[in-house]
Amino acid sequence: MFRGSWFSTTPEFKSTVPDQKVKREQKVEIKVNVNLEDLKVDWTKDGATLFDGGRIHFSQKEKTLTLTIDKVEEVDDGKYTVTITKDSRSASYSVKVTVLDYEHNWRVIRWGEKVDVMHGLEDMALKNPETKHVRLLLLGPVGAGKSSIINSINSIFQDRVMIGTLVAATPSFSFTRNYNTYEITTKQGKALPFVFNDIMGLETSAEEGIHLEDIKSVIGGHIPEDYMFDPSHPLSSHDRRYNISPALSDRVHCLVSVVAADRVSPGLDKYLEKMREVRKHASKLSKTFQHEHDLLQ
Ligand SMILES: Nc1nc2c(ncn2[C@@H]2O[C@H](COP(=O)(O)OP(=O)(O)OP(=O)(O)O)[C@@H](O)[C@H]2O)c(=O)[nH]1
Ligand SMILES: [Mg+2]
Repeated sequence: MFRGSWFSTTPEFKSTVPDQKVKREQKVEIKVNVNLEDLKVDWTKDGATLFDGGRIHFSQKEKTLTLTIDKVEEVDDGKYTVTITKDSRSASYSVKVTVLDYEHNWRVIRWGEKVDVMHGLEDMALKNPETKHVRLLLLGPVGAGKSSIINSINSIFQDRVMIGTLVAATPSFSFTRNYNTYEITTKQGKALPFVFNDIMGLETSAEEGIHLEDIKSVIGGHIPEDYMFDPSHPLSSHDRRYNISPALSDRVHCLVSVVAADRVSPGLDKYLEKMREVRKHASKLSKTFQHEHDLLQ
């Protein structure tokens, strides 16, 4: 009589591994247990064969298969699949590795609320009927993205991407040289109760970029539309172009500081110093015009 025991020769996985979320520079270890020792093992990433070497190592110890990736980089993000084969029978198991940019989201965006915010802004009414709009001034270093922000806001309200003629392709000196007001309208052509002002960028040196005195004049509403800034000569209060009696709508009501978050501007301290001075001036003015500003809301 034949005595013996039947055991499976079909390769199988005996354990599961959760998908992995890792920070850059960390080590990843994917360890799976299988039912047989004598297996052909192949690792792939997003369908492409992986080879042992560099930061990637495979090991096969008895019934445990391990893939390790040292010092994870962005390129390591993907789906890792191990295929085990024995006598032309095979099985595969996949683990997703996500390389995290940051430990926490720095801002939670609730995309569904976009329309509510848009309607709120479209319907915003100003107390003073003589005030046509709230004026926002974007201020920051050359190439920080001031003009791009205006383009993006315009695109949101137009519900399509507006190609920005305001934006520099390769910023080295200030692309925006004139003082311009941009009105935003809805798709239906209704003007929104706020406007943006695009001005020349700040430079680290005193001789280049917009002059601090010109920024103060812009905030006070003294600079006429289309005026071309001259970094070496701020517009004098004696110049015929200087608006000596600006209306409430001509003045800047909100100062927005724009600094690129994806790169470190050389001489950032100097920009910040200039921006601080402008802010000081603006807060002094806001106290002077507190009564008028109350009428805006
Ligand atoms: N990566 C990245 N690039 C941006 C962003 N915003 C603008 N840019 C690019 O940065 C460059 C300068 O953008 P602008 O909007 O012209 O900057 P600006 O502050 O108006 O510059 P000036 O008018 O020269 O003072 C352009 O090439 C833009 O495409 C952004 O959010 N991220
Ligand atoms: Mg610009």
